[in-house]
Amino acid sequence: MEVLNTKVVIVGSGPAGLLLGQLLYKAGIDHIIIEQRSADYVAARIRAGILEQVSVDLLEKAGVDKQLKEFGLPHTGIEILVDGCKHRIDLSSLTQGKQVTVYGQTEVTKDLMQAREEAELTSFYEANDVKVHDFYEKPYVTFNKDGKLYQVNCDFIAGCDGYHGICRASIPKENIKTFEKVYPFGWLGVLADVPPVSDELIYVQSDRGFALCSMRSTTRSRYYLQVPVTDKVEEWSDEKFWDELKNRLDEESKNNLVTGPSIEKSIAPLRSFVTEPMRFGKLFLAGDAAHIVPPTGAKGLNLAASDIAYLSEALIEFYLSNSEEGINQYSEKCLKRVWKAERFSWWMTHLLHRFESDSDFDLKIKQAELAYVLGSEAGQTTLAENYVGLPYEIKSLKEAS
Ligand code: FAS
Ligand code: PHB
Repeated sequence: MEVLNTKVVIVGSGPAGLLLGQLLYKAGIDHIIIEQRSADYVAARIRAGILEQVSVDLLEKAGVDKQLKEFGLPHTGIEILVDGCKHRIDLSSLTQGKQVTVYGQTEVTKDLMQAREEAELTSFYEANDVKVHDFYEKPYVTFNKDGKLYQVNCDFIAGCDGYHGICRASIPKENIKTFEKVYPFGWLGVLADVPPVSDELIYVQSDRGFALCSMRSTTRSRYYLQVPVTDKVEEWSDEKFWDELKNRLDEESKNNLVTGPSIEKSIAPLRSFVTEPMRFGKLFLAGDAAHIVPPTGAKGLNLAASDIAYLSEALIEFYLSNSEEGINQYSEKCLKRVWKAERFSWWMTHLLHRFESDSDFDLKIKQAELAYVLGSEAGQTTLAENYVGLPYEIKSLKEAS
């Protein structure tokens, strides 16, 4: 067995783990990332597409915003299509100038991985049988790579290993409470090298179900359809996908839609999920390891970023200022923002998707709620301020911005 020592072990090399690693590196704090998949697999994953301003600021602070600044698309509004009519939500005018940036999670991951490689930081990819141990006293992580057993002794473990990871699963049941809502449908997503149907995102509420017209660039589009959770991606040919998308669009968008071969097609289940607390002795959960939101509010990746903003600041404070204040407040500060994003994501999902359980009365109430939100500045403002991202208290980020 090879024994290694470091300050922080990060389990998981998704956006949360990589971003934490980059921020610790910038602060000169020794750490190791341990990832079960290959680097190529991690870099190829296709997921989120919208960054809140605070996430952009954090990536700038981490020094990985060069490509983001060059290729990210600033968006100051979104459209809601209901009953064949598009309603623009002017995000910027309703939030004193805030905006979101369209920049794929795939690109964020690649930018972080490249920065990590350039800095020659220690990562173990394709690590098997990763286990976390003694995280209430003297934490260490063991894993197997290429037939060799490793033990990494550390001060803290950051569980950034996603919803299916082992960190949350290793917490004694009596020390953790989870909250979950599983939705009776999924999102069938298609990525295609075709120009977007519109300059801005279009969220569609139709009697055939939800649809979303998004993008990755001016030449690459990302589309989603609400489908039954029992559907299999093999049942959806490209032609069937494009035909169903057209059935959910208004005439103008239908006529503008450019179709083409999918370069990625997958069905993601939708759930709302929260773990309380998010700290267990010297083990911290961050990102999808701690919470999941339905992607309707574009919050998943952004919540991972805000957890890492708090966790990186807490660990930097511990090592550089010998203070445990941030560490002790981590869980409470994260959960305040997590639950607000959970509520917004649940609300957007409830409002825009078709639920088989909806009675005729439920449908009328939904239409009335949407009509109110779209028809009033107060209603539009509540949607806009949640969509661009609610503020969070980060001392060091304020210094950076
Ligand atoms: P991740 O799941 O990205 O990363 C966790 C990492 O830990 C992975 O690399 C995994 O291989 C690794 N890991 C797991 N178990 C391990 C173990 N035992 N040992 C070591 N490593 C281990 N969000 C949006 O905002 N918009 C979207 O449209 C959107 N679409 C999504 C579609 C899908 C199919 C999924 C699954 C998620 C989607 N999300 C979306 C949410 C997504 O973007 C997450 O919020 C984001 O990936 C969170 O990042 P991490 O917390 O780093 O978790
Ligand atoms: C995406 O582009 O993948 C995307 C955009 C907005 C969402 C969800 C996904 O709400």
